[in-house]
Amino acid sequence: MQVRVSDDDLLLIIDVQNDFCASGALAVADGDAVVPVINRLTERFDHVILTQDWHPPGHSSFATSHPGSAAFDVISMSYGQQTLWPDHCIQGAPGADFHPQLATERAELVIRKGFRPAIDSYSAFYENDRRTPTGLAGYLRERGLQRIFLAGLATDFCVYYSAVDARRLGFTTVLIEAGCRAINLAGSLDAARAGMAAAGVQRVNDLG
Ligand code: VGL
Ligand code: ZN
Repeated sequence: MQVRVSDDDLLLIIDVQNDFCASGALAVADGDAVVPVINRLTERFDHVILTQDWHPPGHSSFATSHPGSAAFDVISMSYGQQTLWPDHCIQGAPGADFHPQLATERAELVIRKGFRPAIDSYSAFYENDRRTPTGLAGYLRERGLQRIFLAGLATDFCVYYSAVDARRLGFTTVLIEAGCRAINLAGSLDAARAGMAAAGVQRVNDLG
């Protein structure tokens, strides 16, 4: 599909960080493959924003913070169900750096998320209570950016939550499949696809 990108469209690149890529702490299968795709996409947009998963040591989303629990268990937190993860994307650690080949130069903003110890944040827009804002929606509105193209890691967690929240906030939202890879935990990819379709997220394989 051929998509015409306009000068008020945004490319929102989710969490293309070492820990989600090959040999990272929470490696997404084939995660590195998104890098050349995203680098090519970046050249098509006047507006590029990156998100960076950015957890303090001992973050409450880490299984190691919950004795008796294991990575990928799901537990109840005050704000709802939370999947527990291996320690990853710790502030200032190499695993939290962007993939070394990711072209980050043209990004006008980096949104860090997941920095509050007691709550995780998958979405670029809201923390996992689904109501504490990151400020990104206000930024986009002030800048007059209305259509969001999404790529990055992982399709079924941070990309998914970002896409659904973007729709909830009234943005036109387009997922670029070739620029995403999934964790796929217990049917999470199918659930994410269904959730995005129900929310009115458009899907393209690539921009053509
Ligand atoms: C992510 C799990 C934990 C993601 C971040 O970027 O999809 N997944 N933290
Ligand atoms: Zn995380």
